Amino acid sequence: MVRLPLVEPFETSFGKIDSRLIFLVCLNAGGLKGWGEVVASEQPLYSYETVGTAFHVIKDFLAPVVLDEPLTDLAGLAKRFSRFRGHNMAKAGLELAFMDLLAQVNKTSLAALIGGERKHVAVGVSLGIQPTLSQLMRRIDKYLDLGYQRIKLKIKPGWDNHVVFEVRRLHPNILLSVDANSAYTLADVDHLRKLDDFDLLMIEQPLQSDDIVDHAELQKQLKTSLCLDESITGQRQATAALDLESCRIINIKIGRVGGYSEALAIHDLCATRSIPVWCGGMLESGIGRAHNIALASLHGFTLPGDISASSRYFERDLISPEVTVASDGTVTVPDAIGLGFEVDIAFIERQTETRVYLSRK
Ligand code: OSB
Ligand code: MG
Repeated sequence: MVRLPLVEPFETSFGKIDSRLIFLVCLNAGGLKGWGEVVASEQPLYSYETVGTAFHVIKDFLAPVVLDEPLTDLAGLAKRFSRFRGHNMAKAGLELAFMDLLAQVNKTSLAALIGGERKHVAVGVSLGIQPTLSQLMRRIDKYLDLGYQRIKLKIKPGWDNHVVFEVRRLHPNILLSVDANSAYTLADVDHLRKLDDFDLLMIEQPLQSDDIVDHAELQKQLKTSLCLDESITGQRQATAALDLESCRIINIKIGRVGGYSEALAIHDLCATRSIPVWCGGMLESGIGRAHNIALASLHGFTLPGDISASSRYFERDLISPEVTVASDGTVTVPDAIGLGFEVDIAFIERQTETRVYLSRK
């Protein structure tokens, strides 16, 4: 568990945080180290998982089934985890580390291992709720100047339509989206319908985190595409949401869906149905973000991801080189073996709050 202060507080409809407790998983095998990250937060707000529940579930249930018998592929790992209900972020943390190991064993990059084709991925920035409109406008100018291809505004009741109105007035042509993190209900449909005036790329997760029925009703009443984040916890939920027409876009987060195997399955499903997907973020350290970059290299990721430069989150990241965004708003997909970034173990050691070693019985 590594504490990293954020360069600026991040506020959503859940509340404000000013640091991240980064939960790293390092899997050692055959003299190699595979790195993963559990993206859970300290409080159960975005999801019911927390760093504490993930720690418990990994230590007592998941790590034993990983360590007990040899493992050779991703499907084998996913199968061992499938009998445990939920706790997707805990499962994903181990899957990420396993895939980094597998890439190293196969002497290939993570992106190549999963069949990613893109050499560069398009990125956007997710801007938290700001104390004032003028502070928000300054942030937007800054990230547009840096080349980011899409601006996503966090919204909540009281910080929504008037904010989007002003942003659109000053930036008539940018790719713009909003993310409510479940802050509304169907009773707000008339209010949300006003967002149709602003030519948004999407409205992300306006309603309940576990809902796909009300979202289908809302989508019928809106011109703007809905995108689901929290509601899509696996391939089954993605299939149901598309069948019900609850959204027209899906945000894929490896942690939320329980790892690469589900993320790849949702990607393939959406590609078959011509549904655009993009890679979401959880304010990860560079280790989690390296995995996101690999995922976003798949052909179906046609919209800019929430994959920002290291400097947008932290004074100093856990990898080198840090993630950078080019002036055309893209991040280069590394082609080096494994993560494609060096893990800064000395810095991790210095920032570590807690550490536990688990080994075969
Ligand atoms: O809803 O997409 C979200 C961060 C933490 C939890 C949920 C979300 C987010 C973000 C930030 O929007 C994305 C990022 O830059 O990592
Ligand atoms: Mg979201």
